[in-house]
Amino acid sequence: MSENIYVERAVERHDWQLDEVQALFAMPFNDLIFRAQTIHRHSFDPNEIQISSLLSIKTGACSEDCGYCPQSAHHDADLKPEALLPLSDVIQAAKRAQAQGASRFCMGAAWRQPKDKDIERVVEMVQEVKALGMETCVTLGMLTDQQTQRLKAGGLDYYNHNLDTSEDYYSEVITTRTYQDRLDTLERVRDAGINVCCGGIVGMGESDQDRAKLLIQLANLPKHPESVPINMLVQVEGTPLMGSDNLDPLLFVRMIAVARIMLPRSRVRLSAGRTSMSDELQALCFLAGANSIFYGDKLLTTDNPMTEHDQRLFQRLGVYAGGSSYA
Ligand code: SAM
Ligand code: DTB
Ligand code: SF4
Repeated sequence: MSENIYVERAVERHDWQLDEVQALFAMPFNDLIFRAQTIHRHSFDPNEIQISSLLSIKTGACSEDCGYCPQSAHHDADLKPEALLPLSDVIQAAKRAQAQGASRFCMGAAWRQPKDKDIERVVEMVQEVKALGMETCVTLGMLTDQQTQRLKAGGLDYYNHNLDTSEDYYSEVITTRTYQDRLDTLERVRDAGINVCCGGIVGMGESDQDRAKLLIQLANLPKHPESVPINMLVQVEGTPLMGSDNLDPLLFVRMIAVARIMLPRSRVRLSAGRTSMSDELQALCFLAGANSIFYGDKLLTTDNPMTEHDQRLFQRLGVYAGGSSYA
């Protein structure tokens, strides 16, 4: 039996090495899940799940070439581009999400980087959504120092900016911005005092080592992201990553469990890809330490499980919506 698994505490470390992370991934499944769940219980109510709803506030025609993304102008997905939404549409969507039980509203824009005048419009949206009593999150691409400070002053709670994969695999997926560009934006967001939401995507043809290295990048940041979305690639017709080999679902659960162990106080978010997961697989992900989801019938441009289905799943599992980012 693994040593000390009954007494493990949620210790935050920033010096993870590849061999020890690979050893976590290689543990017998039962030991790994038990260890992750034990750590989870030190920081969190194990039956409480934070739920956020997403809205695409500016859709498509993006100048980046991210291989997974239907919104890239470089690809040929069947998607109608849309300009930045009017404030009233955003408020209406936020009210609907709140009525359905979401505690955080996340607004995503298909930009490489916003212009300063875009930031002013987004700040208005943040202020109006906050006035409803919801937490706010935005994901807008790369930011300058001035822009992060403006968003902070406007009251933004979270900024989502993903590393997506390991530094080694990155150039297979995106060529129009660098890994370092992403790390620089994350540092600016952190320095401005905004909570960080940062994770990645699996199922893009990456190796076991790439998945381990992504988690090492996240855990070895100076401060752990408060929210860590783990997305399963949603394969979209017309994108270069359409047709990628599916990841073994049990490897996905292992990814969640290792994330929980390495990022013991972060919200690990079971993110894109839930429509292709059984309820039982999602239940295993929660057991492995996932404790937040995206909720509502749509992610940004693709489908998410129907809210009624998620409500029924919560009932069947005896879990409930609640909580914020940090334990
Ligand atoms: N344009 C901004 C950016 O990329 O920073 C913000 C929006 S972008 C759509 C937000 C994140 O969604 C990406 O970083 C990626 O991790 C995730 N994403 C996009 N398409 C996806 C897909 N098909 N499957 C899974 N995750 C996806
Ligand atoms: C994240 O990590 N996943 C969300 C959110 N952050 C912005 C987005 C998933 C997008 C899936 C593809 C789509 O719907 O366009
Ligand atoms: Fe653009 Fe973001 Fe999609 Fe990349 S992930 S193509 S930056 S919208």
